[in-house]
Amino acid sequence: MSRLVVVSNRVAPIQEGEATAGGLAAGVLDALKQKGGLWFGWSGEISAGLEPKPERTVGPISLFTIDLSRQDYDEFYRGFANGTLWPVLHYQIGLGRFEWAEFEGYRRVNGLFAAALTPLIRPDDLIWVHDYHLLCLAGALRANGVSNRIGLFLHTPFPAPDVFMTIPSHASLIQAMCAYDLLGFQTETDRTAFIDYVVRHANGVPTAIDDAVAVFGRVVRTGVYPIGVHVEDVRAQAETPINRRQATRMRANLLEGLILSVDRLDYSKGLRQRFAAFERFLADNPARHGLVTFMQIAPPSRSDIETYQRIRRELEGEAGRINGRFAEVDWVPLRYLNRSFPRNVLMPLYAEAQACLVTPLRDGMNLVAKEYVAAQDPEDPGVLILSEFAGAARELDAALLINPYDEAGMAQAIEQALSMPLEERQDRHQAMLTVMRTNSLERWRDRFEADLVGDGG
Ligand code: ADQ
Repeated sequence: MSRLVVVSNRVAPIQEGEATAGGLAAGVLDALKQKGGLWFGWSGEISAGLEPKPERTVGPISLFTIDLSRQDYDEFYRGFANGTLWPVLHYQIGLGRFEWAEFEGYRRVNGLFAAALTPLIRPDDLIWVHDYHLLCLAGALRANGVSNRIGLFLHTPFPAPDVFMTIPSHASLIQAMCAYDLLGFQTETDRTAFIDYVVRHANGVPTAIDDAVAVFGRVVRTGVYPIGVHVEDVRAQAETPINRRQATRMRANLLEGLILSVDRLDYSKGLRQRFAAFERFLADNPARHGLVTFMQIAPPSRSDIETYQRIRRELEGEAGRINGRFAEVDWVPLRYLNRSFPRNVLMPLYAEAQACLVTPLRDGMNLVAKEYVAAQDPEDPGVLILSEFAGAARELDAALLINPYDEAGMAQAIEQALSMPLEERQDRHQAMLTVMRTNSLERWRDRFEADLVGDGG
């Protein structure tokens, strides 16, 4: 059996028995725990010395990391990956910026990853690369003589070609992506957008099998692998009495209705529009005043990037203004918490919430939506209000689907969720649970690995 080598921008800080936050980390860990293998990535530290850090092992997993220099960090991480690629991949072209020097920095760091990884590769290793930071890694590994099977799973959306082409270096990026043997996407919309680009702008020719495309003298296989969650684990965490204590206490304090949102603080998550929708809901439904609380949990992320500082300031202002407008001496309608919580606190909180607002402007998948559904009591489940532009909406079409740009529509959906009859809530929940049990995290991993082992058509 071949060894699995996982590469991602960050290697999650893992300790035996400790739950990790974040979808990517959970998925990767799961894949590695079963068969063992190697996990390679950035240590998260900035230093002048570019020597790889000593190997660490956790159970059957070997962890290898490298530091980045300040220039690498600025050009690769803050610059091209998060200042250019992230907004464009999420259709936010107005928020993107582009500098050729940062793109060169991005390529250079992909090359540094390849240089440090190449000596660790054995001939029959299977190399599984994750996400938008490493689009150029396969090409750099190939240039070092690595001939193993290499696959990339993109956790973000892949946008329509005209949107992607707003990145001036789009042609080199696509060519770099085509050095992979397998490209995995969250949804068919993303996969089709990629194929569209390759066919219309790079003379690609779709082949008859394996959703592959012949381009740049090679055949690249593509596939759709919606990432899932461990349904039973989430529910178990939500139910454990010791975990539930705080959530139950909070529920008692919050009177009748808790509406919950949990996101990284990111402009792609639609938080500003969501706050506006809640304000409209309050204005339209005075009978709910004093009875409903909206809790937004949003730990800051990428806070050294200007667009992230701006959205944070905006949200703080809006939260204060909305509370100032509606709060009573004994009721605060909006609770805005800028921090992250351990999963054993978060999962029972999901279970207590009558509704969960997941309203990204775009999202590759959105695991919060899936975790919320998995955490519910099937006898008395809450209602998921979900953006039609989250990858999760393709599977969870029994949620209340909304357009995140439609504030009035979202406000109505909140009222609909709070007044939904039990039977309808149960039916919708059951339908979503069934899909999630089929498209589990195990299936995501197994299907990707099996297709990567395959001969690529
Ligand atoms: P993210 O953009 O980070 O992931 P998401 O899929 O929702 O978005 O995953 C977030 C994870 O972090 C969830 O597991 C959630 O429980 C956890 N989390 C969020 N806020 C938290 C908090 N305050 N405290 C603790 N934990 C918190 C990217 C893509 C998504 C894609 C995933 C996985 O942007 O579209 O679904 O990767 O592929």
